[in-house]
Amino acid sequence: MELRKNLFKQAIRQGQLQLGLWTQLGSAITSEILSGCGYDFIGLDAEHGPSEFMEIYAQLQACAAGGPSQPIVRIPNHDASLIKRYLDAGVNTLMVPQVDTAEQAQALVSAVRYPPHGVRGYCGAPRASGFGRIKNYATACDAEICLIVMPETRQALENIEAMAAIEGVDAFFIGPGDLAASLGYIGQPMHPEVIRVIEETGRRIQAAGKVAGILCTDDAQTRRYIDAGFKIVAIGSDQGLLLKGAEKLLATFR
Ligand code: 3PY
Ligand code: MG
Repeated sequence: MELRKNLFKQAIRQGQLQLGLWTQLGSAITSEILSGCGYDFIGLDAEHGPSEFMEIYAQLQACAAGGPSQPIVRIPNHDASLIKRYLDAGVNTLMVPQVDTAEQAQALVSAVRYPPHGVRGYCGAPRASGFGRIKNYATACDAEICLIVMPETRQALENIEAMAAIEGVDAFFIGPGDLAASLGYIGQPMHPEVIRVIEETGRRIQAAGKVAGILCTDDAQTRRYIDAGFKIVAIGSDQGLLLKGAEKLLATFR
C-alpha cells in the first residue's frame, strides 16, 4: 500500500484556489454527503462544535468513503499529545487555532514531525499508515503533512512575518471572529476595520511567501478575499446551509 499524496498541500503549493465547506455538526453522515459535492476541502471542527476525537475519526472515515474532498481537521489546542493522536488517526492537514508567536508555531512544527526533526511520538501501525501496510509511512509522512496555523489575535498580527519564516508552517488561516474580538469588535467580523486588517494581513502573508486562508459566509466579501489572493477559502458551513435551506423552504410555502 502506497502513502497517499496530500492533494490539498500540493494544490496550495501550486497556488491553486481551494474552496471548502466548514462543518460544525459533528456528523459523519453529513461529512460523507458533503465530501462528494466537489469542494476541495471539508473542514472538520474539533475546536468549536461538539466533535470529540472519535467523532472526528468517524468523519475522516466518512470523507474517505464520500470523497474527493480533502479533510482538514481543526484541533482544539496546541497539545502535542493530542496532535499525535489526530496524526495517527490519518489527519494529513491540521489546522491549529490561536497561534500567536513564532515559538508556538515552531513547537507545532515539531509536534507534527517524528524525531530527529520533531517530537511526534511513534506508533507502529496507526490508521495513518494503513494499519502498518504503508511500510515507509514513518520516513515519508512529513512531506504529506500540511500545517495551517490560525492568527486570531493582535499579538499574532505582530508576529506574522516571524511565523511565516518558519519552515514547516504551510499556511495561515485567519479566524475573522476571534480576530474581530481581539481588535475590539466582538461579533463584527464584517466591520470595515476588521476587513481592512484581514486584507492587509493576507497581503503580508503572501509577501512572506506563505498561503493565506479565511472563512467567510458573505458572498460579496468572499469574492473580495479571493481577489485579494486568499487561496484557502471556506465559503460556508453545514450548519449555515441547513438553517438557511430549511428556513427558505418553509418561507416558500408559508
Ligand atoms: C474565527 O472566526 O475565529 C474562526 O476561528 C473561524 O474559523
Ligand atoms: Mg477562531
